[in-house]
Amino acid sequence: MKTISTQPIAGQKPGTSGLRKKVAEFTQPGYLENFVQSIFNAIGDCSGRTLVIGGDGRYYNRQAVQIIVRMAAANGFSRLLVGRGGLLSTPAASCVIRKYGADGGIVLSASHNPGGPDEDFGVKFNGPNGGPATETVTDAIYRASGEIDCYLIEETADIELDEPGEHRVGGCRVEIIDPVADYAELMTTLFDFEAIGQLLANSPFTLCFDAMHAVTGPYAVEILERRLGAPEGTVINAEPLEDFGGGHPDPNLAHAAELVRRMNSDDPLAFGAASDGDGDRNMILGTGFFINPCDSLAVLTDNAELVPGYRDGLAGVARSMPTSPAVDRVAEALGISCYQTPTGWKFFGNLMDAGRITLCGEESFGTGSSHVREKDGLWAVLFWLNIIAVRKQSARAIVREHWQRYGRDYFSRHDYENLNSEGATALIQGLRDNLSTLRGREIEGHKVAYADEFAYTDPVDNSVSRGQGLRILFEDGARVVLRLSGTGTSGATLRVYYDRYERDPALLELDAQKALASLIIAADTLAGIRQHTGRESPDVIT
Ligand code: G16
Repeated sequence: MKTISTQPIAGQKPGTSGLRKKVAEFTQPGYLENFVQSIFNAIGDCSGRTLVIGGDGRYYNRQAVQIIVRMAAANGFSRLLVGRGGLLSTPAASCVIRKYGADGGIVLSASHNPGGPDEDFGVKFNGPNGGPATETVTDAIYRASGEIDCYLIEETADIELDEPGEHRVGGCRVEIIDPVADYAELMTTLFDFEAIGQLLANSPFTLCFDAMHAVTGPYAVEILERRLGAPEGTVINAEPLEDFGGGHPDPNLAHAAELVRRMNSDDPLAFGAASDGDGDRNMILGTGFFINPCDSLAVLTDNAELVPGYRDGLAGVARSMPTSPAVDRVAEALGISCYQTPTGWKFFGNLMDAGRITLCGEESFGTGSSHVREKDGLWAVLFWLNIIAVRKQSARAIVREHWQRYGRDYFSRHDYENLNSEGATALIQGLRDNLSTLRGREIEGHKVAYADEFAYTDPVDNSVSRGQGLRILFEDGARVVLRLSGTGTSGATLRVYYDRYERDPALLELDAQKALASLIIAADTLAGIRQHTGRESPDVIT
């Protein structure tokens, strides 16, 4: 075991979901080592503890796994559970941590960001509950990264990652585990595999799952094709590749182009879905029909009693603040609590651990439940398939009925990417300074009811998170939210979220951009978006 002297490296502050940087930055001498040692220093004595290690298979995943194994052994961990090939999807890592009572896990991923030598890499730490480290822990990691003076590492050869088996590294037992088995097993306890199997055996019901050459491929092949009997080839882009095949593993209408083509072809499929780099996001499509993640959460909540794992009812639900309030309406009808948290999955963990919520989700294509402590892409797909199998209706018909019953929350997010950081900060600061003057202003027919900066007090541990997005609420119930992303790796990304409620049965099927057009103009007038960004239109619209 060696003790290597080092110095703090600036900027190792975890963002919305771990530390994400360009590969070139992560592969600088000591960069990964410093951050990993800072995690170990922040969590205290590691002796005798168990750690789970895996990642989404992107470029540098395998080398990073080898380094982390040697460092974990040198820091005193007695048992490491490592996904075969260095792979573990984010939800599977959460599942393994919980199932084996591990003390935490390190997941290597930059999520939906592209991979490759010139692209992105990331490291996340999950706690013993299987969920992303809370802000208290990530703050401690960041502090440790500013005080670090050495790291510990075993001087050993690389272990064989591709075969199941056991190795000894220093005093530590390293087990190479099947990355899929425990997760697949968990899914069988939640969903009616027989009913879904019958649905998939019924030839008019055609399905495509786009794994985007990311980590979900092996999981989707095992569950959808092998266990549920969907035809071979149902899962496309199934092989995880270090550069995701040159694509962008972001499950949206722009990046899952082949899937979208199949859903809109002359002989369209009945159901389509895609997941992201590390398997925690999901996009759900019906025939020629995109299901907004906010609506998806509301529909799953409303239909949970049809699914075996949720038949006994839901403790409560939660959504991130920028997510539309579609799920709030269902929670009210069901008589259960609904919480609003800041953006970031880490805020749901306490609510789940305290038994306050069962389901939760975000507009950013994340949906999940208390079965693990991460959002879970394939789980959301199985949930939808289970509902369709029971209701014997198309995804589109189910959503349409939902809107007829509850009304529709039109929602859209506009992203302005790679902005000059000073300009983006100035936009947010300018609006922040003006918040108190906005009340009563009327623009494009929307009158401001109030405007504030969202702060969250965790009802379980009373911790307070401030600066979580600027909200402008209008008297007609419409809303605009602005915040800067915490997951980018270059420049700044401005996210502007729009939502507006519609109850008129004749106006439930409008194009979302058209339905939100006046709100989009109002936001520009109030925040000077075009003026500050120098952009006429957003880079990405979801
Ligand atoms: C992460 C977080 C999510 C968050 C999303 C976007 O997702 O886990 O909770 O909603 O980033 O965050 P931001 O708006 O700050 O970029 P993922 O899938 O990228 O890990």
